[in-house]
Amino acid sequence: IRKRPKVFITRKLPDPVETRMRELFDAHLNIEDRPLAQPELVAAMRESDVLVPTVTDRIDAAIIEQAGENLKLIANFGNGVDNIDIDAAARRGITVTNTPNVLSEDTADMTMALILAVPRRLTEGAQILTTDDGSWQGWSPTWMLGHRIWGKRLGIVGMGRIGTAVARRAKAFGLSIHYHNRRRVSQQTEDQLEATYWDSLDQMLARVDIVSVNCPSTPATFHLLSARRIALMKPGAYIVNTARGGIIDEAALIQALKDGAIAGAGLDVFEHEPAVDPKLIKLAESGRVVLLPHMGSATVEGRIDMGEKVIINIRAFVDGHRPPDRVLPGRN
Ligand code: 8YV
Repeated sequence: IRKRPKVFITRKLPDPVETRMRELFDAHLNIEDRPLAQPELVAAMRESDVLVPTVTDRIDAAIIEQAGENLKLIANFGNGVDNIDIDAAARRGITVTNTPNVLSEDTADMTMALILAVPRRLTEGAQILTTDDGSWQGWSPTWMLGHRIWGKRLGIVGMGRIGTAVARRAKAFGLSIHYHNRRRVSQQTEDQLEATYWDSLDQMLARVDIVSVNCPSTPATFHLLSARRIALMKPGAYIVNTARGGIIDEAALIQALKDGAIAGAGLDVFEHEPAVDPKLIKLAESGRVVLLPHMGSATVEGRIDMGEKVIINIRAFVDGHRPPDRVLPGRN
């Protein structure tokens, strides 16, 4: 690979990141900031040494087959790598990296915001004052009552970097921490969080008041929150998702919300992004559902950190080192 590699960046990145990339690399930027059409993506992959895609680019096996000889690195601008077929890339000798750690705290903050917003009817309350129908007659003891989150049980599905960051916050808010994960976290972490491990996701779902989805999207986690599992949740329970839409069976979730089988949901991600099911939007009008347009890691600081991570990974690779955030095959 060239010392000054040809790097194709598929989306507009923060100015300081783009400036640095131009200094270091032969950087090709998509200044229009719209998702590339598949043929444009193929053209980019034919011509460059390094591709920097985002969640809006689907780098599947078929497209990887068409990559040029020179493409040696896919440095994803993002933590989740469900948009990339890692195994297909490995078969072509292409290394894949991501941007972990730097967005965990921001994503956990947004998760916490949803955990607070849904039971406390935040969007509903905020709307009352901005829609001019005079519906606020002043304070009353029974006005806009939500549900207390203090003292409730939070069930975290996926206790990785983001899940742990959510647990730390939630503990400070007085929630008790329950989690399901492929592996138990260390005894020290469990002790610090006073966390209860559930080997059985089903059993945990039946016992917690708020479920937070924080696991990666892989074939193994597709519709992990299935109709059957959603039905195990308590009628007063809430579900929050800042991971990936496909981890929840969205149609089943909508049905459960409509039937009152669960109390509410806070969703930052959707199964068919950027399409959002109109039935969810309808439910959001009631305030029991809060919807955000994939904003979990959307901070000025976080995006710059993500850009720096991408740069570090590319430089390490160009210098012949193992990039710090290499994603190994077998991951998805
Ligand atoms: C980004 C994310 O919005 O990193 C992730 O997995 O979902 C977000 O940080 C996006 O993925 C950037 O590609």
